[in-house]
Amino acid sequence: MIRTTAASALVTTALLTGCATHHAHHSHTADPDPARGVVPVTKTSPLVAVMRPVGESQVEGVFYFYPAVGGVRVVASVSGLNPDSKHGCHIHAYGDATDAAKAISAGVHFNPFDHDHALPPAEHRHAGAFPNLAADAQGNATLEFTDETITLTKGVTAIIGRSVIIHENEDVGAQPWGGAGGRIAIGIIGLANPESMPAAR
Ligand SMILES: [Cu+2]
Repeated sequence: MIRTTAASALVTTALLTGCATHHAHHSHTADPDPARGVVPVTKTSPLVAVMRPVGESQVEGVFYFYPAVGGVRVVASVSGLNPDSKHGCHIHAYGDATDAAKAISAGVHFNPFDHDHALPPAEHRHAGAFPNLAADAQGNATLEFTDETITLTKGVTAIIGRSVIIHENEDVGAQPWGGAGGRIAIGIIGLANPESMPAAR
């Protein structure tokens, strides 16, 4: 017991000394130092989801999530869709892609307030029910809008650790899931490395 206490005291002293020397202005317990892999998670940490194909699909892409006034700015670029097609796209409950064939492991739509399904701009909808992705003649789609139903890392509406799912069909806003059918791409939402990000918007 004495030994443990002494060790604890030493650690505490070291921490206090370190803080006093280098970061007297900080109350954090960890130094934010990307060079040591210590990256703080803040309420404005930008997030990224790299979309990978599910099953036989060829759909790929990337979603960035930036802090924005009144919500989260979603900036997405997707390829490999059918020409001139529309696809439902939502945040799903789990950041779990273990089901490579169907992505059922991602769970249902993220819905912290038990709302009915609806599409933007409906205020009451599943959190992170995005507008449909609209593919051009080459099967490419982009999406850029501000979602007021989600947050990056803080609170019950936080999307970090969940997933983005792209569906095979258009989401028509019907109950319970918009009739968007199976899942053709999944991306797990994690902290974005600023060096990999396009210029902040
Ligand atoms: Cu979905």
